[in-house]
Amino acid sequence: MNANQPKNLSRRDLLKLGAVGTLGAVGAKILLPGSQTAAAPEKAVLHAQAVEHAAHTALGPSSCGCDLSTANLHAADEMNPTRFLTAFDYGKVSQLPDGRTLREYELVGEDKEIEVAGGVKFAAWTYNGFVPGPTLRATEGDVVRVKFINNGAHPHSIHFHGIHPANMDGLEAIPTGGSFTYEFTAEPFGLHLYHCHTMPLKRHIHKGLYGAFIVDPKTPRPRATEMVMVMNGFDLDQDSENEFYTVNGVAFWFNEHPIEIKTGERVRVYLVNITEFDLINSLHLHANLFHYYPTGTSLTPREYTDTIVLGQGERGILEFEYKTPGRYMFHAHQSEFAELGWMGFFNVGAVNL
Ligand SMILES: [Cu+2]
Repeated sequence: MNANQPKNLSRRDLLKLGAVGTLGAVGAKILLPGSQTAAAPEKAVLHAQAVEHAAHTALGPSSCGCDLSTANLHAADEMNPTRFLTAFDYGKVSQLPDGRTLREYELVGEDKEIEVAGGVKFAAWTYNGFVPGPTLRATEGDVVRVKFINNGAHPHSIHFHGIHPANMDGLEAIPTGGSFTYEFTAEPFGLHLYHCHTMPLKRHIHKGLYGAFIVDPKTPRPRATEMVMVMNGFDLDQDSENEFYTVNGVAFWFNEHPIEIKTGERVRVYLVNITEFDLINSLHLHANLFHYYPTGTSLTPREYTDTIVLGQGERGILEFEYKTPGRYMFHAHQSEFAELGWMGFFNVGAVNL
């Protein structure tokens, strides 16, 4: 391959050449050969940044200057996957005359450049300025009213998963400057999602127009530390291959900002896969197993496992707790995705008795 000097080295070519670091390469110095850089400068630069992130995480200080124990140093208008974990939007709540709860939300379509890895920018199409969009949350039986205002340069819509009438299904594109209010009853309880449904669909979704939609059962699930993880990818050079994979929008974020939990603490992860271009994505939890509730529509887990594989649009709820303090990895069990950003850690602290 080197002898032929291909004009466009694909992501997989680079991986084969060892240009991208591996899970075990933490702290190792990995260099891109000059010839590869010359052959595909943009991709090479992107991958060098991915390598740099993989190499400095877990041991060294964060390249973005963050305190490793907290994500609070990032400004409120910057992408912050840690903040996203627990940022639930319950809407503006009021009571309808028939006694039902009304929840009103506002989503604004907005073109915005976001940082998807250290120093790597992506011209995103967003709901409310972030990728993923806000996690909307309601209780089964509530009336959900979502006003969509399209301030983006392209027509967009919001298609919700769940049960609703055909005219609320989001297939009709809302033009630039237009708005539309979607209204339906939140059902069934479970973990759903929403995304733009304008053609070409793969481009509209991949640009960042998606988010999680949680419908809680009327009798709440048992108490737990809850967090949302949306698995996605970013195709930076529009060749229909992702260069970075993330949970909640920034590659390698949870390497640099491990999620702090305690021994014996019940953790509930709402996991959504909206990755475009790849057939599947996955999550593997280290040194533990989790109870898995596909789509969250049953209160009885389907299985007890340590790895779950999801197609695009699939989602499910994971529940687990750690017995022993320590640092535990979680990542896509497609090693390639992990090497390109989809990996992180739980920092499990001891509970003082
Ligand atoms: Cu769209």
